Amino acid sequence: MLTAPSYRSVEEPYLALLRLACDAQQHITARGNAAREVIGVSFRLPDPRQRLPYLASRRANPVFQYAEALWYLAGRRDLAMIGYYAPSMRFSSIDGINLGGSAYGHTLFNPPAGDHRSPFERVLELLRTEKDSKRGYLPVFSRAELAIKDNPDMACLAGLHLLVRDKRLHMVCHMRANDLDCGLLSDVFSFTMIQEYTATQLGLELGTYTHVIGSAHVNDHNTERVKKVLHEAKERLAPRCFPFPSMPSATTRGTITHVLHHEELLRTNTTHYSAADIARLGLAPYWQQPLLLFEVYRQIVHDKTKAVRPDVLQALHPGLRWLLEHRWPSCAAAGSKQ
Ligand code: 5HM
Repeated sequence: MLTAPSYRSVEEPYLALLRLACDAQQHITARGNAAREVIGVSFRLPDPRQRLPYLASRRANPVFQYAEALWYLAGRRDLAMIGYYAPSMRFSSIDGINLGGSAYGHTLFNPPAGDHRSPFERVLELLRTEKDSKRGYLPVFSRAELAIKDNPDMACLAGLHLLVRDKRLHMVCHMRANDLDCGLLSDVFSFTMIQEYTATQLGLELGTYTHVIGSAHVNDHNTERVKKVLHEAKERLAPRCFPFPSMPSATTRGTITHVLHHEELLRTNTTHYSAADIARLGLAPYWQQPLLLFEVYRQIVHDKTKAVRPDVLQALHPGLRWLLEHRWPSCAAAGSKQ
């Protein structure tokens, strides 16, 4: 097959790629990371909203996934925000203040030196004016990154290609490298959120999402977890399905700023919210969901709660609640039983 194979949700290619990498002959040791590698793979999601995996042994973190997607959409690169949700990202920062190449949103949504418009704005303008354009490419990897000695944070995302066909917005994502167990899931979550956000800005339907990887690998130190995930997938009767809702067409940059204003209040423990408080913030139900997740995380990090407040858990989308209960079984599951 010369086109990328299609899958119903990200969970299926995630599992298929883990199986492929576990059997791979190629063993690499780049920068001290021993891994099994497959060169040149791709897959397609005809419905990019099905961007979450429901595997108990994977324990995917929906709080981080929303935080990272919003951090990208806001064009940020600060550790203050993203390091709270993923402390290990602090090791990738040269100055302890900002991230480098992996701050993809900073590259996409801010004007580069010498320009007054961001690459994202320029591509939107192109797609609005040039029918069937093939030029809507957002480069992320920059040749300047090669010149940074011992660069701890070189972009893994080469670029995002946006194509409007028949009033639908398709995206092809090109990655130079992808850690199949750790990076792939959050990358697909965030890039499909960027795709859907772009579709809302252009007033288009969401098209397909295609993911292309140069070096697809599984690090040796993750082999045990990968085995558990593959065992679970083999033993269960059927995949779990929690269809993910559509992003409201009225979403704007202001919406992202509004969500992140409340995110910061929660992250800094300046406030705490009940589900009813979040419902009164003037945000669409769709955008209340990340704030419910951030409130849960605030209770876990700042209150050191043993049982997350049940009103907040009950207001969550059932798929997000399922993920929380498997990520933090003691406090999220205890809260939902109250
Ligand atoms: O040595 P190298 O720069 O390729 O190491 C980066 C590692 O992070 C690779 O395993 C890469 O696949 C993974 N990664 C990822 O999968 C990193 C980022 C951040 O740029 C990402 N996805 N978004």
